[in-house]
Amino acid sequence: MDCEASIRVIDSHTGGEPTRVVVAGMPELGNGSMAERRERLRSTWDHLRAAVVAEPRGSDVMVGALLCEPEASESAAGVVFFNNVGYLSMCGHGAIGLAVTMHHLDRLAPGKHRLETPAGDVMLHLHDANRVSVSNVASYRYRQDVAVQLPGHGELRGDIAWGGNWFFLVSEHGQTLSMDRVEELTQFSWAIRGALETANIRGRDGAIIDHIELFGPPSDPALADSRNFVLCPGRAYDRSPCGTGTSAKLACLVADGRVAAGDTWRQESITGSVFEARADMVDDELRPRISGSAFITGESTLYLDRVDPFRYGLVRG
Ligand code: PYC
Repeated sequence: MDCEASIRVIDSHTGGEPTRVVVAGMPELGNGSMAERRERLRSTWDHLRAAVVAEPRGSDVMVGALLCEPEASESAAGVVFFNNVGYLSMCGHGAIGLAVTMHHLDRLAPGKHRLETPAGDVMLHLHDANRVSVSNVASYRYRQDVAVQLPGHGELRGDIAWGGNWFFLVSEHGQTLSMDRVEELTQFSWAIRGALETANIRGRDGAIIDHIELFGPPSDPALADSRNFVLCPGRAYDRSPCGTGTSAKLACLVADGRVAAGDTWRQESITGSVFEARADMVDDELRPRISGSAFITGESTLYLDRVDPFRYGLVRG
């Protein structure tokens, strides 16, 4: 085979949501912050992002994590997260999957470690081979009770919050959050995303709100405080409770006085997996500590055969 690239990846899932960590075979992104390296990847090698996570090697659900040398010597690693349509600033389930993957490679011992991401540094606490806590970037509610007109539905109200990505969080929506309704929930959430764009409702500095989060009662109040359905930027739903989405939720709960500093909120996903989110305050800022478990599911080498017309993945029209 005349191979243009062979890319070594390790797959895991965190609460059902897959992470594909790229450990070798992608171009060096040079020095600088992870935000700068993400821009280099986007501008020069975006076809490799698609090759790694898109069909036929991946799927719309897959989140990629390019493992990088950190900028600061005291950090354990740097990472650039990506998905079927582009790049994420931070990814909670992905950071948990990355820590478990690095441990699997004997590159991370149990204990606390700094991870550099495009959204800023986060702390990983590897408890054992599977359990990880991520002390996330500062999270906050940006706007409360924002009205949006949803065609065919009427007015809907939600909060806009940052948890490492931008979220629109809706509690009053009239939807039942159950696995047998995933297609309806996807269509409903996608319509909210479109309505936000039409109304030019955005996050800070005009950022696009590309994650929609619906909330409902947990399947069992003994196991969780709430259940969510999270629609990701490329129209796939998060199988995990979404680490950055749970951080955004915690920011709203703290702002509403429903969760106090040091309290723990248990967020269940639509699939039934649970993240624990502790409201840690650092210098008056909320730094949610998200705990979850990840499991290695496979290791492989992806080949990009020069004669394969789909070597860069199926491009979405
Ligand atoms: O866990 O933060 C997260 C996440 C974002 C998109 C998919 N998962």
